[in-house]
Amino acid sequence: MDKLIITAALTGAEVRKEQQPALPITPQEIAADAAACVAAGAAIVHLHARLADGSPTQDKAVYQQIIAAVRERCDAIIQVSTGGAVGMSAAERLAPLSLAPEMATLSMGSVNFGDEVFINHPADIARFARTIQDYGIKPELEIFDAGMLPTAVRWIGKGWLAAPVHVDFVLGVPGAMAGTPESLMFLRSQLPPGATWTVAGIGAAQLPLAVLAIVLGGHVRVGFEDNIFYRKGELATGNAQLVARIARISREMDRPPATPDEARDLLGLARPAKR
Ligand code: KMH
Ligand code: ZN
Repeated sequence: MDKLIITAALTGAEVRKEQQPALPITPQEIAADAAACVAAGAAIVHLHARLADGSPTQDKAVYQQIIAAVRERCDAIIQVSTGGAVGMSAAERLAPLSLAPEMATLSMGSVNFGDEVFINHPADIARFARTIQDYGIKPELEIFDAGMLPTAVRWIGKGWLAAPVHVDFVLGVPGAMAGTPESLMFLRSQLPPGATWTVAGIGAAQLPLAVLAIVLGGHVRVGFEDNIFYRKGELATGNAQLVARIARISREMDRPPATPDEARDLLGLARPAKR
């Protein structure tokens, strides 16, 4: 099996510092955390931006500061969010794509999201997909519910998404598909040929689904965006602690963590000129 690509979802749009004091918010905090996660075994950092007061933003200038700070500190594959936060407009969500990150997320449908609704109109998804493609960015297809994967397969057929796709199964969002092995096994069985995949288990589902993905040949996303605990009742000390645990398990399972460049090779991304 291939080496394991670990994605660190550092900040997200929803978690608050009051819930997790180690949550990185400022560009410098995010960059320091990204570097710690890469040192612990992560290859990709999934980035969201926040304003100084902690509120989520898709502001290009803030993303620019974050990306510059991360690039100064480490060689991580930078993946920006086009999901942003619930309620943001499509135009807002598109903003960071013009910074030419290597990867960007692309949510493949609408879904209940806790007490809110994460709306992804097909016309907006098509616009995001086109823009991502125009910038030469590799999309990561966010699959929150069962109907979103056949949508992706249909879109590959229409030529709106380039195969092989890279997919993230986000499992355990209240209102979406459960964070269970059965969900993961079902979705995996529906993947289009050649697809690579990762799993982001929410909350208590993070560790068991990560372990299952290691066994099944998938990849793993961990981090405070999805889960703030190390174990029940014990907050993680930092994103890097969550990454380090997966790296340890992956080594034991003979799927050691991929470096950023090894992950680029696995995902079909060009290796950047040495900085
Ligand atoms: N914050 C969620 C509403 C993504 O990054 O693309 C959407 C999200 C997905 O986080
Ligand atoms: Zn996200």
